[in-house]
Amino acid sequence: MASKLKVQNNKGLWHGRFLTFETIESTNQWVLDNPKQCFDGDVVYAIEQTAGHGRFQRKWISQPERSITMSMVIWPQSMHDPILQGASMSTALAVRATLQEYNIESMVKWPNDVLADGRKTAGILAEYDSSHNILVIGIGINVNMTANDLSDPCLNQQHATSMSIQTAHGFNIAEVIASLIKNAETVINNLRKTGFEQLLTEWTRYDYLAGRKILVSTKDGFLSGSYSGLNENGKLRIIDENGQEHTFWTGDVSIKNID
Ligand code: BT5
Repeated sequence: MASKLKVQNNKGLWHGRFLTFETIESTNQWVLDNPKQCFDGDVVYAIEQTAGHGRFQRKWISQPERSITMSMVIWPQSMHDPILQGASMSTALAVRATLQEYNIESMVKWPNDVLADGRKTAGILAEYDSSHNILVIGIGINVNMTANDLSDPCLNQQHATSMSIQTAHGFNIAEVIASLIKNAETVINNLRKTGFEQLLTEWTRYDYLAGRKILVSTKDGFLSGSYSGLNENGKLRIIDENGQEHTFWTGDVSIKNID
């Protein structure tokens, strides 16, 4: 159940409106449930998100005032709009650029994570409703979350961190959001101008998996091998122990040997 919606403009940061909910189950779900209330460029932000989810309906943990939970609404310009292919990856790069502005080094991990010090600091969830031609890009960032906030049994604490844990100081959430919207606008405009191939090149600069042995798990099973980059469609490539290449559209990747 959503509560108290406040609508503002984005103060020139980006072309949409800024919709704030005090409490909502999921910003992504709200957009998908209310496509006719959303315009291209709208940002839906929740102070408190009570049923945030990741891929495959997994739980996404957040804390009011200590996390960013928001969704950007995009109306793809055509079926060939590169944003349909590059939504998660471009947004992960925008989050990385924002962390960099705060002197936090981070890397992107296929398909939708941003890791600082090898631990998940942000997750992206892009969902597309073809019947309304609406793309929603959900962004969860652990800004001021404490180790205690990240102690939920659904996540392995070793694998999660926050901006404040990394730096031992707090951040102004509104400022982080402003930086994020600005960086998202830049990467999305670039993606539309220069195409998915250029996004792949940018991805390789910050690719956490580069040179690693990985384990990919999907609903069909597991496969381990050497990460061999992404193919031209953004599929993950892995070379197994027999030298055979396999590609994946989706899956969870863990590091086999940390070298
Ligand atoms: C994601 O999924 O990483 C996408 C998360 C997207 C969340 C945003 S918040 C705004 C918008 N509204 C929503 O309802 N969702 C989006 P996935 O790759 O499936 O990762 C989920 C897994 O990450 C969980 O199973 C946990 O293990 C772990 N996890 C959950 N909360 C976390 C957190 N705060 N920090 C780090 N890891 C977390």
